[in-house]
Amino acid sequence: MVAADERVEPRDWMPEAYRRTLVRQIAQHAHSEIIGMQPEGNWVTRAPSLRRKAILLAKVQDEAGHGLYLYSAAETLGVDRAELLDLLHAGRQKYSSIFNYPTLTWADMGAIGWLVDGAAIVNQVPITRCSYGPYARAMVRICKEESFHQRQGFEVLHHLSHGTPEQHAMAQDAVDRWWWPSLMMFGPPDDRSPNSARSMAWRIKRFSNDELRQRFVDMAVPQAQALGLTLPDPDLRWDEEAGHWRYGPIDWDEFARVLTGDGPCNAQRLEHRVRAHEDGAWVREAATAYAQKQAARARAAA
Ligand code: BYC
Repeated sequence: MVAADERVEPRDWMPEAYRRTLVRQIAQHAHSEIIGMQPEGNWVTRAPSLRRKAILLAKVQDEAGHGLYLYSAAETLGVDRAELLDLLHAGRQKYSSIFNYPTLTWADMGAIGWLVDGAAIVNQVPITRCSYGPYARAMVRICKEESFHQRQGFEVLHHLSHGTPEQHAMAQDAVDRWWWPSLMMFGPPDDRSPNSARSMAWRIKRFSNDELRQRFVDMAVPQAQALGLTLPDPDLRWDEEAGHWRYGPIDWDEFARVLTGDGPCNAQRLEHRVRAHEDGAWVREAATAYAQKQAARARAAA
């Protein structure tokens, strides 16, 4: 079925390891979306204008929606959203390394939109062709929204880059800080990526981590030029023969530290998430009570 490029649907038979890999990846993806609301949510009260505030609010709400589609896709594999959230809160499931970095200035909203959402699109467009139907379909809408997010980030940075010297410096500083963590979003290099080969054979992943990372660099370099900003890599050079921008070494020790919980904001992100979940308990209880009441009414009317 997979070899014939047909979709696997929830009721189809599937190997247990295929199911487990999907739950792992989709849950990690869903967690990234909702944890990803924090670094940007941090700037909603300080956006420089009402228009910027409205756009940022809408973007952060989109991320919540992406989380919901993805938890729903995971639930088609026989797991429960509450169970996945418990695993996140206990530190037993991951979310993307990128959200463990702080957002220090308004320009970070531009850099996140341009680079982080840009990297997410490059990674996620191939997932619209993933072998598991519910995940692939969730990704179609997510990618459309992400491309809007990326353009708004580019526009924020373009505005700052062409503003006062202070604004230009702020935009450059944000790009300097977000560039390398964005490259790490694609995961470890292919020779150190334990899951890639199998996920590619199962057509969950269509391209390797390094292939997608290279695609992202090739896309970002001309965009940086259009922005009038530089990328913080002295080794960046055009390889005429290969037709690619070559980049310098990535600090994989830093990546490993962030993954094991020792990034700049890991503890803060998780604490905030757990607190928000506890504070929201009454909303879940009220929604459940309402749903039960509606169901009882419908039964009585039938
Ligand atoms: N961060 O064998 P590998 C977004 C883990 S943002 C943390 O290559 P795989 C958004 C990996 O899970 C991004 N962990 O794994 C944008 C594995 O550990 P486990 C969310 C990472 O799964 C803006 C181990 O390292 N997107 O959406 O074949 C605003 C070995 O790696 C990372 C997705 O999740 C990382 N960067 O490939 C808001 C896309 N990289 O699980 C939101 C879907 C690797 O064995 N996911 N690890 O304990 C994927 O495409 C793949 O899961 C990855 C990793 C390419 C990320």
